Amino acid sequence: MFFVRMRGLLALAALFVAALAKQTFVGEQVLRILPKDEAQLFLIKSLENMHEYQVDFWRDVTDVATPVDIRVPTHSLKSVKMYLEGHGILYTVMIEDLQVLLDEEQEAMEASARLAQPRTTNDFDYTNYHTIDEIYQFQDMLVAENPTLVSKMSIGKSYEGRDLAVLKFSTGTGRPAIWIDTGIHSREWVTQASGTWFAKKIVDDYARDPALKAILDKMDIFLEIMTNPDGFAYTQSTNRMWRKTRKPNPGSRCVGVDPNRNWLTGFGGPGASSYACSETYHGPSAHSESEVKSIVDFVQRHGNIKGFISIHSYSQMLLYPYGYTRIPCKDEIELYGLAKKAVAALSSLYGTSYRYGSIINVIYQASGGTIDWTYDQGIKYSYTFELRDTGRYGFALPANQIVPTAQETWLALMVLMTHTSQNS
Ligand code: BHK
Ligand code: ZN
Repeated sequence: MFFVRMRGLLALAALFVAALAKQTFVGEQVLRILPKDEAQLFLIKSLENMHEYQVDFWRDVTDVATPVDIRVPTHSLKSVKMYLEGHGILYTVMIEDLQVLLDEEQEAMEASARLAQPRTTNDFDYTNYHTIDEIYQFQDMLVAENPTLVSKMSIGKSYEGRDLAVLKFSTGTGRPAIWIDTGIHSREWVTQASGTWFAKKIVDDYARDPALKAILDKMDIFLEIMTNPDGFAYTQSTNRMWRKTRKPNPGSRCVGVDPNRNWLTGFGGPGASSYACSETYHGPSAHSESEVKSIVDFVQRHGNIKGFISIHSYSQMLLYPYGYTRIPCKDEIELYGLAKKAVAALSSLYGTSYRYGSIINVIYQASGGTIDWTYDQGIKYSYTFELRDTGRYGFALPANQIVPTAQETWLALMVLMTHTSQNS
């Protein structure tokens, strides 16, 4: 009796600690706003500076033809809706209660983790999201199973001391290479999950897909699945909607830098914030974040990277430079044609439609982004994906879309990588 009660108390205490540790999103909604003119765009943009509302822009302002998605905390939901309605701005509720989706996500993840622990990468559950440790273990299994094709390198440590691990797929020495990264924004979970699937796809297809063999006979592929591991850990322990790094900002209560605004090209320009609490805070200086600097050093040390593909979600786009300036990049025509071909391949599988073009033309001006820097380093084939969806679920994309997303994206990656290997 005593022990039963004791166990009950312990369980209660554990629940209480867990409840304290993890931010909930009960009653939080994601609104889709449909701006009708420039004046409304300005009013919507202004919500970013009404700090007490704590509005989180899931999909930022582009133009009058493009919806804006915002996550609104329960405490400011009424005020934000009144603000929109008061200005005659149309919106719909995309997600009624974010926590409901996150509970489903969590349950599916736990159910998957209760299955027997995978002993090979064949048993790994690609249809569900995984913890950071499970993904580290997956990488080690893949290397152990395929020692002649895959190795794991460390390009540095994250701010909190986690390994910045990169998988290297290689069949020779001294070769040019293609880089792929996922998860630089930690809440974009379908990207790390897709990265895991890509890693397995590469080892499986090397033996059976002549097109991939042709690529790997000429070039290496580097794949960083957890590009922002501290942020990723934080999305699992504390705040599922964390985007930035986890380095404290001296003099501010807000933590983290946007690793997609921290690169030198255009650093600190329009489309990045100098406010530490902003989701697009560029950081104190270019490459101030270890997660960014480690890639910068790797790219420069390597010296022969020909393609660089940085994968985000969501909104279904394939983008190339520039983001920081309206001046078209000098390879605009080639990059446009290749994007068009890649998107056609992607759509051929499930009909998923993608927009494509330069960052500044297709989304918005953004300075200090990854691929503007890689392009200016001479890596001509620099692209960014925004994977599924277009906002129905946004960052809370249900796990049953992981494999279809990865499969269709792989077709586009093959087009990009094949072109890169044949034109470098
Ligand atoms: C992509 C590439 C370069 C600059 C901006 C973007 C859009 C991206 C961002 O950093 O604002 C949107 C986003 O995270 C969702 O993935
Ligand atoms: Zn992103």
